[in-house]
Formats: sequence, C-alpha cells, structure tokens
Amino acid sequence: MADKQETSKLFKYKGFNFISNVHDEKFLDTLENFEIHESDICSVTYPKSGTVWMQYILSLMFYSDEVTGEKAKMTTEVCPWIEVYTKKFDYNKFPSQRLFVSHLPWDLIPDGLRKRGKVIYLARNPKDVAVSYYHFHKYIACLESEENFDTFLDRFLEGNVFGSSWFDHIKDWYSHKDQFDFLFLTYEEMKKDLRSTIVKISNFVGKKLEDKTIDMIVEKGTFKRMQNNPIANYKSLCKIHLNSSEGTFLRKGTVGDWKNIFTVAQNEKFDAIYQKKMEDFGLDLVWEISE
Ligand code: PPS
Repeated sequence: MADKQETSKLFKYKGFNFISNVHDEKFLDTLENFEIHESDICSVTYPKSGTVWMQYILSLMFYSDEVTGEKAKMTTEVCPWIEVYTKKFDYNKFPSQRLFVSHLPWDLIPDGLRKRGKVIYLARNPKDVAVSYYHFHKYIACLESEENFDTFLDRFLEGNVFGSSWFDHIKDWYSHKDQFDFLFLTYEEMKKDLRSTIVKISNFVGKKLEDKTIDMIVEKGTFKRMQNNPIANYKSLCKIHLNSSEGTFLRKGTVGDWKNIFTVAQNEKFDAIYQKKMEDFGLDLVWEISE
C-alpha cells in the first residue's frame, strides 16, 4: 500500500461532508455572502463526475492564451474551486469574467448565484462515479482508502465520503434548478459528442466561438491530450496538495468502467437502492456507450 502521510478526516459542515486539510470551516462560513458578479460562471459537480474536464474546457473557452503555451497557468488558477481557500487568490481581483468549479450542494452555494451568474451542473452515472472515487481514494494518500471495492461501495451508497450522498447532491440541485440560470449536462454526453456539448456551453454562457476555436477545444479536451498535459492533468497539484502516491488523476475516462469491477450482487444491490432513491426523479442517465 502507498505511504500514507497525514490522513485527512471528513468533517461535517451544515450537514455536508468536507475534507480537513483541504476545506476550512471559517472560509466556508464566508461563502454564503461571497459576492457573485453578473458574468460569473460556476460549474457544479459531485466529485469524480468530470470537474477537471469542465474546468479545462471553460478555461480554454475564455482564457486559451493563459492555459496554453510555455508560460501556461494551471487551470486551477484560471478556474478555481469556489469552496477552497487559497491565499494566492483574491477573487475580486480576477478578470471581469470569472470562472469557478464547485462540489457544493445547492444549499451551501453562494446565495448570489440565485440572483446572477450562471450554473452548469455536470452529472455522471453513479456507478462510474463510485469506481472512479474508489481508485481516487487509493491514489490520494491523504484520503482514507478502503480495503476493497465492496466496503467502499457501501460507504459511497451511505454518502460517507466527501460530497456526501450522490443521490442527494443531484436531486437537490436538479429540483432547485429554477432558482438559478442553469444548464444540466452529463459526462456521458460529453464523451459521446464533445463538440456539441461545447457548442451547448458556449450558447448558454453567451460566448461566440469560431469553428476553429471549437476544434481546438475539442482536440485539447480529449482524454489522451489532457492526460499528457501538465496544465490539465493535476499531477503536480496532487503532489503538492494531496500527497499523491500512486495511480493517476486522469485514470481511464470511459463510460461503463463499472462493468469491470461490479459483481452481480453489488450491481443488484446498487440498482435496488438507485430505484428506490430515484423513483420520482425523471432523469435518464447513460450507463454505458460503445466507443
Ligand atoms: S474530482 O476529484 O472530483 O475533481 O474529479 P473529477 O474531475 O470530477 O472526475 C475525475 C474523472 O473524470 C475523468 N476525466 C475525463 N474523462 C474523459 N475525458 C476527459 N478529458 C477527462 N478528464 C477527466 C477522469 O479520468 C476521472 O474519471 P475515471 O473514471 O477515474 O478515469
């Protein structure tokens, strides 16, 4: 097993699980009144749903010169996490077009986003989320990993992870979507047709893109290109902030990887819980696609 350095603990803040060493209660206290600008764009995800992918795509859309080339900045500098305090940033000194990513639940998001700014909610089918999260816990040495997938899956289904329950996250956001200027997207549709998704995003955020810019974003946003790109692959960031040990942040980037790890019993259990929790939620997710 990897060298475990200082293990982070989950802590609850207003009912939602955060991670010590990454999140700070005092900073979280300030978020409710975090000033939101008219042009702010915030991409919201449950963990392991394609956050970093969307972060890079938004960065390329608005700040391609800053995240490409020799002096490129990390995507986190151009499109930071709204809930992670970083000494380096004064968000009010950011350029007028601010971009954010967030894992926050709908009720902890800065209230101003209900009045101005835009929210893009990116969802991923929860079986692939669970598998990605399991590997992430092994990779990130400061997170407590589980002995095996079976015990991790229970933990995930109980919401005993950072981000709490996948079910609550998506249902709460989706059922309150009318409070926000809101676009709902899925990881799977990005995988199926990245170009169309980029066009959808650009229409939503009101950013006109030339065909060649869309081509550039599609090309740079592929899994392989991002995996080999130090600006987008999170390798250095994991080393600094999260004590990375083994594995990789951009791991497989596929739809349906859950089929390689779920047993029949795990799948039946998952489906039963999914059906119960999501029965009133009319949203069809994609569980596999042939690539
Ligand atoms: S985190 O830790 O919550 O911010 O993780 P997050 O970025 O939300 O999700 C990580 C998963 O997204 C995959 N990913 C991609 N898939 C396809 N194409 C591209 N370009 C891409 N970029 C990131 C990443 O590989 C993780 O999924 P898994 O299944 O583990 O590979």
